[in-house]
Amino acid sequence: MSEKVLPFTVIGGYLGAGKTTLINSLLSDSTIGRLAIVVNDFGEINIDESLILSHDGDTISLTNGCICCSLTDGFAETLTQIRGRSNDIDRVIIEVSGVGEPRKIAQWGHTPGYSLDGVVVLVDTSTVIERSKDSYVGETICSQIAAADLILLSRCDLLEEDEIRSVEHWLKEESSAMALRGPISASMLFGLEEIGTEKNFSSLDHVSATLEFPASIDLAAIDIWEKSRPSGIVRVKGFLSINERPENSTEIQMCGPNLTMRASQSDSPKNALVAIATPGTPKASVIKWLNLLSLPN
Ligand SMILES: Nc1nc2c(ncn2[C@@H]2O[C@H](COP(=O)(O)OP(=O)(O)OP(=O)(O)O)[C@@H](O)[C@H]2O)c(=O)[nH]1
Ligand SMILES: [Mg+2]
Repeated sequence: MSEKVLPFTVIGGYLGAGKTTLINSLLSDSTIGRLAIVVNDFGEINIDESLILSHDGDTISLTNGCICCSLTDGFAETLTQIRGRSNDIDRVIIEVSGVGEPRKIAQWGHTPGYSLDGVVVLVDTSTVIERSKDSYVGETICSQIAAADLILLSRCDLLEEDEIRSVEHWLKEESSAMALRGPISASMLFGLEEIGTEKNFSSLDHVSATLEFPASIDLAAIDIWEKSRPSGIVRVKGFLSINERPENSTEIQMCGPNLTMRASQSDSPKNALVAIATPGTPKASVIKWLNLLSLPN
């Protein structure tokens, strides 16, 4: 069997939050490699017939190299089958049932041959606050949100700006993960295992992540990044090469919510930042937040 390790991303969120919609958009994105998508039921995934290469029991193979697997035989069996094809697959994505617990499913990401990339939780922006107070489903919704490394807000297209803002504000109380408005590019969902280095910053288990950027960054990207700061971030420092400031490298200092930028005095600083977050902040959310800076506009 191959030694290749497959990144494992969990997509959770309450019933109808938009998980399958997101997965369908990933299946049609040719830039993210060959995916193995694991779903409870094929009926959910809306696969264009012309993309289906073969249908073999619990697996559908697509012409773009992706496969869809149903969970009929359970997780252990399905992951063993995917592992057997790991030379033909680049990453694995799991759609969790709408009433399931993404953090529990994420434990399967520690199966030999896999590495957990992160837990993405979809939130229906139009209903989440009201449903979170529901005596039957509120607990499920809040525990899904608390499990997230990255939260994606769906149905923003149906809402006014102030309604979306109030949900974003509420989410900051419920989770330290970054919340982004969908739809977003696939590169925001993946890549945790490839980026930066992580190490403990102090014995008190503060979380630290460093990211070096391959290219110069636009001021507009810094603006979006600053506004998306997860609440656990206490400190960011480093140097950036900024497109609008080509003459110097720019020193970045963020203490709590306050960002300052000034021309660097250093000789040849790296185009890199370190971010430090309070204990308990998911490392994945810190790294994914830094990764916002390297996204194309
Ligand atoms: N307007 C709007 N509709 C959306 C959005 N995301 C999903 N939907 C719609 O919401 C419905 C449910 O979306 P799904 O992607 O099936 O939701 P799901 O989370 O997979 O649902 P379950 O698997 O049943 O838990 C579909 O009709 C989607 O087209 C969005 O951002 N905006
Ligand atoms: Mg679904």
